[in-house]
Amino acid sequence: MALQQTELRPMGKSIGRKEDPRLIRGKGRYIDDIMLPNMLYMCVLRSPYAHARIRRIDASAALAAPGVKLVITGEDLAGMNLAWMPTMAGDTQMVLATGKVLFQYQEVAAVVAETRAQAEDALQLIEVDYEPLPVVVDPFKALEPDAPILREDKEKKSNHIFHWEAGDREQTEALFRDAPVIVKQDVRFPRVHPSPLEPCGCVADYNSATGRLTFYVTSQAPHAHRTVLAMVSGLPEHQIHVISPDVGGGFGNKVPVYPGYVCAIVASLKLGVPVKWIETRTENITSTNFARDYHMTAEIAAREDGRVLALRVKTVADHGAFDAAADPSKFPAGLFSIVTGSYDFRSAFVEVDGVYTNKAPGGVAYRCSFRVTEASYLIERVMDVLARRLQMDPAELRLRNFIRKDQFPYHSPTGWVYDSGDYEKTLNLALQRIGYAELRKEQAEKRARGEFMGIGISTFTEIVGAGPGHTFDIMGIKMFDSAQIRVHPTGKVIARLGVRHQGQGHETTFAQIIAEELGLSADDVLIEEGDTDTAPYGLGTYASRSTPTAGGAAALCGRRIREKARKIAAHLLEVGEDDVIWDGLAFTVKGLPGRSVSMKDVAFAAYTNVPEGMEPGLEATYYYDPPNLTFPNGAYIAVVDIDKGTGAVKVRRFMAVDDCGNVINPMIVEGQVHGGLTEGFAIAFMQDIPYDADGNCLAPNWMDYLVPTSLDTPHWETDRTVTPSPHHPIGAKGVGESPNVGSPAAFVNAVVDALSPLGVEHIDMPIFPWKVWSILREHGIDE
Ligand code: MCN
Ligand code: CUN
Repeated sequence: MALQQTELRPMGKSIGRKEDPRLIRGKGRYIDDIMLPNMLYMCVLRSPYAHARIRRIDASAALAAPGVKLVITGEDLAGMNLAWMPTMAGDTQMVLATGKVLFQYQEVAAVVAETRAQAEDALQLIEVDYEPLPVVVDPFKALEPDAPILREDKEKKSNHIFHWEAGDREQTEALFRDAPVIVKQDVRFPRVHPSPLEPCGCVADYNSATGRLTFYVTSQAPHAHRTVLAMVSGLPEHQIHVISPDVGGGFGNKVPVYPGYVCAIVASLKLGVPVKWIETRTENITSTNFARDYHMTAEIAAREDGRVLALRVKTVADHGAFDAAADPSKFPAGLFSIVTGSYDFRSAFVEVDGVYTNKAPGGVAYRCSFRVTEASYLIERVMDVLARRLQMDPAELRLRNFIRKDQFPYHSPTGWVYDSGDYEKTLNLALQRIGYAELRKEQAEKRARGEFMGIGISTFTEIVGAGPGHTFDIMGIKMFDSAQIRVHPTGKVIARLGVRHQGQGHETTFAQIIAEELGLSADDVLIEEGDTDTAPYGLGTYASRSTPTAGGAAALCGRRIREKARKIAAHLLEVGEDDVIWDGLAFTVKGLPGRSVSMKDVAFAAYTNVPEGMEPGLEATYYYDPPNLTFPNGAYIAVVDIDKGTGAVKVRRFMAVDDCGNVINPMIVEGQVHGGLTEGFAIAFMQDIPYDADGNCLAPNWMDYLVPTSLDTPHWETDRTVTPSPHHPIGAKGVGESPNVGSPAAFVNAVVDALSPLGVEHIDMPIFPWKVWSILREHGIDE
């Protein structure tokens, strides 16, 4: 039974998630649920070496193994001009290795068999003769002149991928020259992985009679995938039908096109039957889009009273073997230049250098807002370093430097125009809700007793909603998004959007937006996403862009429906169109509030009784290219206690005040915040993908790469302020990534604050208990 929530005017209400009755009862339809007649199974052989020349591949024994129908190698693909594919970052990536392998677990060959077990067994029979080459895992070493060149396919004989900069170098240097106070801090954001519960996978189904490829895939961006596949495969775009069924978590992991997809399509083209490929957990962690791996150095120039003047940032970005970052094309370092954050710097200069290493390729993912996680973590960490240097309370330092409410729209020194915010109010609410003054008193008492308690603040600014199309594109395609609404004769609605949710609740929130515009209940509106044959073209769900883009399209599309509906209403009410007013629930006659027709009446008339000469039906499509991004923000405060015996950090309290403008569904937003905080907590305390000197991945599964359970997860306290986006059709800003962008700094700041009596100024994530334990021991604290 579906939930019933017949409430009208659903905007801003915590109505139950329409998708939950399906998903919670196991009635979802995920990629591995798809079973087609005559379907075969594909498995991928991966490299044990991080860097090696391939002398020879012998697949004859595998081909002769029971049930095996096909083996594909890089050479086979080269014959079809498919050995390499383009990445979204403008680089190229090997589909199956030819010549050499560049990271451990790289795709080397694919086997297709009648069962998955047969395919896996046959992988063992493929003989590959590798000649190991020197391995580079450290991006700084990769930049040294005598480092081995990894990408022999490139003209440029160096491991340097790109140099990118933003801001004003001269002005920043000048401010640094005269500054009374300068702080500097090296900060590493470790390599992490979004690790969604459902790994990646696909079913490729090529019909040789119709020439049509139906491609089921766990995708956050089905339309973009169709376009890329058309470009890579040479199949006409209308002959590719991409279906993204229920997605079991994406977190950015399901934005890129992966080699396995191309192999499954090639196999289906060759064999004429459907081919399924589903990753294992290890394949997902070791080869698909990782996140972060930024080595950053930040300097702040300030006055003695704490007023900040300038910010200088230098970063080395480790992209692994191929630059497969899923950033907008013109932004090789994503939106990292938002690094001045919530503070009114006079000037800033930011540089990023991208580097190849023998590691898995990427990397933008994991609730990252295109590198805003790195930027926000850096500035929030370094603001605390400055506070400590000046012996100033970190809350006070922030309040002194915030962009003021009356400065919006605010032009940042790196070129962004922040739409709206009230940072002071948001921080003050968080301070008051958590009882900041009392906590500081408690901390002083505990310090006097030799106990380690810490309070960490993070007041972040996010930047989400890419487009606008004039600045943002992916391989030339402008980053707008879309909605199409069909109102049927009985007033029930099907709406389709160009985005594709992975658990964010679009079936509910977008139904709320449309129902609000049409005077219906959310139950009357069915939301469908993920099918390229039916949905209007859109760029997909990532970077918290769905609400800012497709949400805007949904509202404006609803208003477009209302324009026609008003004409029909005037006809039914037998008055002129100008005398008809929309009161939020129905069309009424000006001055005669008793006379009205509802959207349901109008819908029926649209198919039975339209005014003479009017086209029947009631539907509309809207492509919305936003005028600017939206700038959600928040104030997070963590309180931690450190166990001196073990080094374990207990997060005693966590207060998150978010401002994402007008809220469509408060419960869903709170759920997004809980989820993102849990991931931010995991990044701060548990997660890292290290490599040894030979390029072996040391966290290739959930035994070594830790995912938090409910037992690890702290209790989250949430609240909100509301500063509507002035340019968004319903005043909403995105929120999905805010908690992950904002929280790591709050955790780390709290731990550093706790240990600051020992002179600790910084600890790199993840803060495992052993790191804290070692610091305590180094300082002679032995309990
Ligand atoms: N919302 C709202 N009011 C607002 C803003 C948002 O009610 N003012 C609602 C939205 O309508 C939507 C949800 O909150 O139902 C998230 O909206 P938005 O911030 O627009 O983000 P997206 O829908 O574009 O989701 C993407 C974002 C990203 S980039 C990652 S990564 C992430 C995240 O969402 N991955 C997730 N949250 C996730 N949640 C789940 N369960 N699974 C993932 O894979
Ligand atoms: Cu960067 S993770 Mo989300 O944008 O899909």
